Amino acid sequence: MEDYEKVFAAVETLLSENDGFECYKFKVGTYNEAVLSSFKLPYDDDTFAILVLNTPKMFETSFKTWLQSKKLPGEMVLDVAERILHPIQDFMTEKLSAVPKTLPDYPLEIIHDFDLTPTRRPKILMCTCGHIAGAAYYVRPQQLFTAPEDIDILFPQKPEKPIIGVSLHHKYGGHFAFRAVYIFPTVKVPPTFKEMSPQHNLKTKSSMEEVLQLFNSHWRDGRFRDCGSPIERYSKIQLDYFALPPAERWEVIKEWFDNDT
Ligand code: B12
Repeated sequence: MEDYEKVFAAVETLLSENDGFECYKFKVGTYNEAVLSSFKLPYDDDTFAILVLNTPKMFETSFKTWLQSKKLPGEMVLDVAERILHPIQDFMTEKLSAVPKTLPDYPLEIIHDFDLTPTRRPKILMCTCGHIAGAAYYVRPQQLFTAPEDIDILFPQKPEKPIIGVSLHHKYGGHFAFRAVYIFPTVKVPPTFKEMSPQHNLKTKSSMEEVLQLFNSHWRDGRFRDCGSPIERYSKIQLDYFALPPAERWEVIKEWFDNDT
């Protein structure tokens, strides 16, 4: 077994499908080929990397168990809420830090989806990683529109933010989130290495246009997540949680502590 395969097997064991995670292999060169120079990663082309995403299952399995374990004896749920201000972010940071601890012989860089460069650009573009690693198909506006007026027809009322693309997972549609990328500078892939191709269930151009519209103009109602024929979705409690601003989210999950003493 090559080094990159050993590393991948170890990471997949730590971040398992049962806990609501999926891992995908790619090489830095494939990502760097797709993005503009300001987003390129400063590693050799054959450097091994792993993309991690969470599936709908994560919320009520590994995340719930982790959060419940943070309540100390005698504490009220409010005490936990005061201590853990960003539950998902804290959970991910702790969970993902298991990889460097388990693989001390392999130096790595971990880049989270929310990490920014000093000039406040995203450190890595997750949807591009997802596409090139075969995790989720990235529907990009540039792929659908050749002329600028095409965009105006689809978006007669311009959204507040720039129009961006959206990724769909072949099993979960939009019911998933990219979480992080591990880069292993000392682990190289052989010239024969090839990433998986992203699969998708969008048969027509108009179904691609629809998901772009839903994501850019109506993302608050979450309908974009149901595009691409998902076979498993976020539960109601999970949708409610992510629909609220972070300060109000604890209200939705406080019932997880109801039976505790
Ligand atoms: C900045 C950001 C925001 C900002 C600004 C969004 C905007 N409209 O501009 C804010 C905070 C408003 C935001 C909001 C949301 N976001 Co947001 N956001 C991001 C973030 C951090 C970066 C996106 C970005 O700026 N891209 C920059 C542009 C330049 O990238 P690009 O258009 O893809 O261009 C590159 C590609 O085209 C590539 N390229 C060129 N040619 C080719 C060819 C091929 C084949 C390929 C593959 C690529 C490729 O090169 C270009 C760069 O050089 C990503 C996470 C991340 N680290 O990637 C999440 C992310 C895009 N957001 C996400 C989500 C879910 C949301 C929300 C719905 C959040 C929510 N509360 O539920 C909302 C609504 C989104 C909206 N309609 O705007 C998800 C999308 C998941 C998905 N299924 O696609 C992401 C990926 C986060 C995640 N963890 O999963 N977001």
